[in-house]
Amino acid sequence: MEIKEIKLHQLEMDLKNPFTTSFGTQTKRFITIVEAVNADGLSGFGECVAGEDPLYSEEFMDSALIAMKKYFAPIIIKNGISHPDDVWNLLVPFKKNNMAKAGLEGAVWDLYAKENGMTLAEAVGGKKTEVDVGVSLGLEDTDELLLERIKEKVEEGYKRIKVKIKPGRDIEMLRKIRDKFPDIPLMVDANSAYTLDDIELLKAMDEFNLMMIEQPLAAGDIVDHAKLQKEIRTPVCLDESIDSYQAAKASIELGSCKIINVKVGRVGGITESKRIHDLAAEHNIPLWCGGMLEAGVGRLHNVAITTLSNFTLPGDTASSSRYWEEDIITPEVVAENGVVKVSDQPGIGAEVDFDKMKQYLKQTDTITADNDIDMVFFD
Ligand code: OSB
Ligand code: MG
Repeated sequence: MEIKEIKLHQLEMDLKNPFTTSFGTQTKRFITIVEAVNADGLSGFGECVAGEDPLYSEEFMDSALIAMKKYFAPIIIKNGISHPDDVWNLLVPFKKNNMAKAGLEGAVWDLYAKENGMTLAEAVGGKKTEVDVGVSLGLEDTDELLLERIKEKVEEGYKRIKVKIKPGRDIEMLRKIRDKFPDIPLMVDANSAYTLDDIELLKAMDEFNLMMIEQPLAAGDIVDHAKLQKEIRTPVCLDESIDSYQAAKASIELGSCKIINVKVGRVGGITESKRIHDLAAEHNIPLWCGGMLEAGVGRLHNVAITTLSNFTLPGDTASSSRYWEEDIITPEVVAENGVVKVSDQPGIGAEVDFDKMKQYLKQTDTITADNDIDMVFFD
């Protein structure tokens, strides 16, 4: 592959509705769309999903942008690669900064698929032609508002409902949900809001027949989650704690979870996601694809990775219209009765619509072979 230039399109998008988790409320999304252009002028697209502030993980949009501009983009252009898997190997000496790496690698994957006339799903080795999806609902000011939201999403046909919880917004809220919706596939996500001191409360959640509890304890933790899983019936699903293949391996070996939420950005890209996928499959740990309130490009990458066989549980890849008045791709992602059809068009399977993207675009930085790799260390 010959990558001539990499463009970093920096967007500021308003969410249709504020999204509240145990770490705060957001009304906007700052997203970098990565465009990798080859010698023929063909473009591949990726999305950097880093948050606005380092609250979900240590990365944030400014740090990711610097990591991409200063190191990763010029290194990819100057070194050259023959397959998207080479991106991960090339960047291995650089620790973490996974969302920055994944944004770039994603653009290379899309370009690779397009150069070879394949869908991104085919390029990554996925076989499904449609994927099941659920929806992730943020905390609301009142339980009544949340019940309304749940009703709406159940009626739209989503395959499962995920609700955010935090101390003080858990048992009573879940009881009200179960009173009204005794049988819906329901799960909760704590975004690391609890500790082992809350074990009695976490045990009490067993009565709600939850599909799983996502990331109840600290973001990097693996040991305490293993202790917790032994004490509760509800399956533990890890999100924030699985930030690498090694973390997935440790969690599986220690019994820290029964399910893993894979986010391509969090683990550093598709190549690393596939390794985790295969490892989990070997150990009968089912997966689902998480979300980071992505715009259309990241959303389509999520659809593609979900076509791999061990993504057996519905993911968080809801319709574009759940998040945005207008997404940046044509056609948008649409979930019908909780199913998203995989496009048969090359690459991510939709056009990045620059006319639509213009309304959100703050700045584009372009990296070419002329950009120096500004490093103190060298070999
Ligand atoms: O913990 O899964 C999470 C959004 C931003 C950061 C972290 C998380 C989430 C979500 C929403 O739950 C997923 C989505 O709808 O994209
Ligand atoms: Mg989560």
